[in-house]
Amino acid sequence: MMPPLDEMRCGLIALVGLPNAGKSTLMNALVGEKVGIISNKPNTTRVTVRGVRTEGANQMVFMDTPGLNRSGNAFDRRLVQQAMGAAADADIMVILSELKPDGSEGMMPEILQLAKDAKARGQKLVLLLTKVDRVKDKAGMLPTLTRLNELGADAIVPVAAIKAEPGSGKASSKSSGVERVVAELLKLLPEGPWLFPPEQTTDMPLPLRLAELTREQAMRQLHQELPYGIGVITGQMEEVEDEDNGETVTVVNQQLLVAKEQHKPMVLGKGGQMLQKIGTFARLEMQKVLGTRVRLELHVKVAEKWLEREQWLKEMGV
Ligand SMILES: Nc1nc2c(ncn2[C@@H]2O[C@H](COP(=O)(O)OP(=O)(O)O)[C@@H](O)[C@H]2O)c(=O)[nH]1
Ligand SMILES: [Mg+2]
Repeated sequence: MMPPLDEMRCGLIALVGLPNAGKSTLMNALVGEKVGIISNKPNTTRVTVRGVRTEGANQMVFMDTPGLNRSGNAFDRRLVQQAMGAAADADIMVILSELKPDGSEGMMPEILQLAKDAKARGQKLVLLLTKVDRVKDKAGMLPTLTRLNELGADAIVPVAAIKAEPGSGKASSKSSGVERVVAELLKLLPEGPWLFPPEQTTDMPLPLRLAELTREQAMRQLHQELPYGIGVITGQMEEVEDEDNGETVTVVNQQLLVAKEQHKPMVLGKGGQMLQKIGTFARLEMQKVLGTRVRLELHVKVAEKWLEREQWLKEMGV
């Protein structure tokens, strides 16, 4: 049901912060489904993903940005540029900073500057202290809250957005503060027409979204040094009928790119077991997105220096 145009409110909300601060996890919790991918490795998010939550006359368009890191190569510079661009466009800047178990946090000077810039530009500013579930003694957060208060943010909210997922190796699931974040954002939302139909949850094209689900599992299952050089491209997709029971099955073809020949056996694993594991978890996530059963045909391809090739990057939405 669409509200009258003059009652609509709609805002672009940028989620920014260091890699691993919990931006993608929070966005998925806010949107209610997986639109951004998550792992415990920094730089999992490569593209600015938009997630949409529509509620009553209000539409919140979240921009989950790559983390602001400082390494120097062309690829990383593009990510930081993307993040800064998204942040500057937003009506509301949300800065996330991860709480340490003692209740302190370590916002870098660059991020503090971002907060000041937001105020100077007239953007609304919300500070979120993430991973509050890890803080045993909540009184430990008081000095942090007092210090951050000086930034003049419109709201400061401690939040836990964690959720157990396939392949994450995490058993429990708990979240707190997410609805309070929504309530604070609703107060700050400007008037304006919606940008997306109310049922839409992301603007990511489907092939890219499915590619990201596979990359997510590769990031989770593979060794530390490898995942950065991995890319996934979705090729053909086709709906077929299962011969046995007539059920619809979506056949998804994907290529998993590795940057070096010697990475191939690592991705395949012993007897192809690693690739199979990545594929199985990715397939389960794809089924949630597509609402059909999925058969995933995943091939590993060596594509040297793909990280430096504009064409490949474009196909991956970077
Ligand atoms: N304990 C805890 N861990 C979290 C929470 N939110 C995210 N994480 C974990 O922190 C890591 C990075 O999360 P992610 O959302 O990918 O961070 P991003 O790089 O800022 O997008 C993942 O391992 C998450 O499971 C939280 O609220 N509590
Ligand atoms: Mg992320």
